Amino acid sequence: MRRKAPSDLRWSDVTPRHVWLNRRKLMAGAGAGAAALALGGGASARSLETVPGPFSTDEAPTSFDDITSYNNFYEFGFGKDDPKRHAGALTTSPWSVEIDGLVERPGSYDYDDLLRGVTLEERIYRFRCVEAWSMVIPWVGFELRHLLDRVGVRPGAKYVAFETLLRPSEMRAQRTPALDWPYREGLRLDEAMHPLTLLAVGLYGEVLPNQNGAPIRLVVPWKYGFKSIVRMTLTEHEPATTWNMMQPREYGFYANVNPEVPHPRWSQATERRVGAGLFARRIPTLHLNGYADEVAHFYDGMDPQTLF
Ligand SMILES: Nc1nc2c(c(=O)[nH]1)N[C@H]1C(S)=C(S)[C@@H](COP(=O)(O)O)O[C@H]1N2
Ligand SMILES: [Mo]
Repeated sequence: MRRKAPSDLRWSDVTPRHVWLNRRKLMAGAGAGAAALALGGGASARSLETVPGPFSTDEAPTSFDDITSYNNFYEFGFGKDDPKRHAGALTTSPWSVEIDGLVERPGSYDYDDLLRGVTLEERIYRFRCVEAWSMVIPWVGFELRHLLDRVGVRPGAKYVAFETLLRPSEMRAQRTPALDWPYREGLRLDEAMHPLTLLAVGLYGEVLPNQNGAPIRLVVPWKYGFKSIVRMTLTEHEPATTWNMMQPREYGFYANVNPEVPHPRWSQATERRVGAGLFARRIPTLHLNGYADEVAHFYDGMDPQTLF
């Protein structure tokens, strides 16, 4: 899967990763990740205790600066720098996620409750936007399936619908009808239960910056991300999703990365790696963003045209 020449040093050979892993071990006195949040004051208060998780790529991570200053978070505006400039207004604590629909234990789960008993893992995933740029992001999070198992998915549930916070007082673009707020996404249940599918609460070993979807966001590395979640609903029917509702000709429910199905207005064959430099070559986009071995079987027999 990796495109690097064998002579290239692997990122893990030259990595500063052990530096941040060690730094976090020093911080580990705080106990659970959630507890570290309560420390208050100083950069260290943002550190999360993690263990290395599976599926991580060896590709060099995009810099913290690029990951946190080149964002899509339309609740704060449509410019790439709007989220960094305006997401500071978002109150992320207290926070709770409503889990409802076809579940055994529906309810409002607050942030600490969501993290109770959870071991946070570091997962270094490729991330590709339909706009044809990409990054490599060291997430901190846990598998969505663990939460779904905890709340108990009832028979008959086939999809999970996700909703982002609706709070125009803090999310300035929600005061405009730019999108049909709140922002919505959805996964088929098998996609949601796949161990690649992550609920992230941090990146680079620290709590998520607001512009990246604090305090809790979805990461589906062969599709997309979904920020600042406040509701998950287990349903029998395919849920409505924001982009599909707005531009059904351009965006389907699945939103899978597929270099062979062009967006109606641009090619999906290649991507620009953010931070690679002005003169860096575009790189070929991989089917399902390089995660085909893990998830291609979900789509056997389906028309690729419906999977964008
Ligand atoms: N709530 C919400 N989630 C969202 C978006 C958004 O505008 N609002 N944008 C999506 C898009 S298009 C992308 S590319 C990623 C960007 O995530 P990042 O800024 O953390 O890289 O968030 C996704 N999740
Ligand atoms: Mo995107």
